Amino acid sequence: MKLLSAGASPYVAKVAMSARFAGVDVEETPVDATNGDPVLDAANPLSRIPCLVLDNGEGLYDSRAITRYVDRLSGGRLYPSADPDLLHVERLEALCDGINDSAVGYVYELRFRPEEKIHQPWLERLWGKVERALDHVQRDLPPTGTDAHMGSVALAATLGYLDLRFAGKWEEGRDALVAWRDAFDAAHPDLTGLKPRG
Ligand SMILES: N[C@@H](CCC(=O)N[C@@H](CS)C(=O)NCC(=O)O)C(=O)O
Repeated sequence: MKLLSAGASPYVAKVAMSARFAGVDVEETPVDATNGDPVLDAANPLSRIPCLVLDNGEGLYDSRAITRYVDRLSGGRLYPSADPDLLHVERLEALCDGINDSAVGYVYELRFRPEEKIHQPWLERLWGKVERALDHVQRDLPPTGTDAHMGSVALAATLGYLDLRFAGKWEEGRDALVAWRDAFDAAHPDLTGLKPRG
């Protein structure tokens, strides 16, 4: 299966890391999601990455549908089978995706708007969401070792994106989260190369 991707995307990183973690092979295929790409348009009418092109040629999106599919292929390696553990993991993944939404939105605001049209209150609102979510997750960190799960992988991918785009801005007052990131990386060296990269 091909994973239509771009190196910096936190959603792509989440999917690629979870597939590797679960032992499911996907081949990353770079596409241009920013300027438009016919390969991506054909697979995903929303023209967004990640998009998994299945062996029958169909595109599967979005990232949470893909991680769910990878979980089924792996016989349930990523998610617990039942509540309350399942609910806990699904909520953490949603929280990490929400951090991604706000952080990517922040980057897009700066990148795509002419300077005089950048709306500072909107940037502050987005950053407030990131900060609240990070503080929330720091109070209840997921496992990093052999008992890591989809929520752990999602958090590692999200922190990887913050490291790439917001280094020096997110870490203050979050020593536990920084230590969590380092512990995850030490326990899963095979996943670090799949984190968001410029
Ligand atoms: N909810 C989607 C979000 C995916 C997303 O926003 N991807 C960005 C790249 S980081 C993208 O494709 N942006 C191009 C666009 O929205 O046109 C998911 O979880 O897969």
